[in-house]
Amino acid sequence: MDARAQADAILDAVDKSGRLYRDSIPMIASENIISPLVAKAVNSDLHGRYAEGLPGKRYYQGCDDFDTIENIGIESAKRVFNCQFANIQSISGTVSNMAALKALAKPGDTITAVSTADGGHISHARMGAVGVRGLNVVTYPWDEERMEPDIDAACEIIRQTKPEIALFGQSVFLFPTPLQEIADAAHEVGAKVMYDGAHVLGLIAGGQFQDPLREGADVMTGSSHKTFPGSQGGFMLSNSDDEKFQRKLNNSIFPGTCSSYHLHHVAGKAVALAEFEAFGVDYARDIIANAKALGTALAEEGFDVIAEDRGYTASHQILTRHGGIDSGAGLRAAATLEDAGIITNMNMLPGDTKAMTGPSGLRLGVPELTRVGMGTDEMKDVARFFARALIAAEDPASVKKDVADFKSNYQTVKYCFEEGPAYPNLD
Ligand code: DSN
Repeated sequence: MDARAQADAILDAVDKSGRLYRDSIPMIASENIISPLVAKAVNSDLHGRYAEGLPGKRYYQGCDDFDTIENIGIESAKRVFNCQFANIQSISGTVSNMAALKALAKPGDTITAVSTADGGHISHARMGAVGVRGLNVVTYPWDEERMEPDIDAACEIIRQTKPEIALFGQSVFLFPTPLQEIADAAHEVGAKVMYDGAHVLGLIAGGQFQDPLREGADVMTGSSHKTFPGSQGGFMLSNSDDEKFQRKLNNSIFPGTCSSYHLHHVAGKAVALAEFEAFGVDYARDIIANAKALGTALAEEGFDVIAEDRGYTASHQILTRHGGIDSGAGLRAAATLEDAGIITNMNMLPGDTKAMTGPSGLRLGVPELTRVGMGTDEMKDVARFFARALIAAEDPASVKKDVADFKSNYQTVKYCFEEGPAYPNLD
């Protein structure tokens, strides 16, 4: 392939990927789409510009306008998350975690966290950011019935281990962490409490989940592009008014873990924060209503939905079981659903041990479906497509055609100042 053909092949695949999501039912819980105004900021000259430092204290000239953007964004983040400190520079949730781990612990220290098998994020594990920082990790015992850390056992582990950081939050996140109960134990032994809200940040900001910074978290990190529907990146937030602590947090981002951060994405985040101030409460409330409705609808169709006793979920996610432990049934279900035009990911459920071949479940998220205007009635339609593909074992191609027809009615991004195409610039 010559060089030009290579570029064309890439752009063709970019288009094809856009059409895939436009015509399908995208249900990856960590994903979302951006509003037209956020897209305008992201697709601007700010791409590739430099602004190391903080507003007013830069290592480069030409930053006055960007200072305006970042200052507005910081103040908006403080209002949205009701806190005294916000850094909006981090380029991802994982980078925010690396920075917080750097600020709060030193190599050789021990932290406590949720294990990846129970839904903890890879950056909370030795194989991820925790290992990069040279930290040891002890995981909390997990309450499989309630799908949350076992409160008494977690307090016991913290009292025995005396970690520098007690870290909470997951990528599989159905219910609020019982943070208030556990944070006291952490503070008793001098640990800092860190809450990774990557998945649930929009639900927290919308006042619909839990409020970690008032339940004992000293630092909250998270992504800016999941339930918080902004451009890709991260946040670091704290309610501490201690200037020395705030300086430490800022330094952990720059120069700690970023040199140039992505100015166009910061501008996108700042626009998304403004939109969240106007529409965030409604968006967060509608996401959770849809997730609960989807859990109910899938159970009515005959699926095994996890945590029935707790109403399936209090977040944007639900989990379904498709076979026995380590059966790989989730892997097969995800592949069949993709053929039927429904994009999901396989997920390990309690007991599963093989992340690549064994998962018996699916993790399903509704932030994107909510953002294109689907409500609780449409969750019944979605559940019916699942049943046609996985229970009736209908030809996936025929389900896919009906999925595309259905999805053609949901092509506008909502909860923003200027509604527009959810999947823009496609042939
Ligand atoms: N791995 C992502 C998720 O899908 O949860 C978070 O980084």
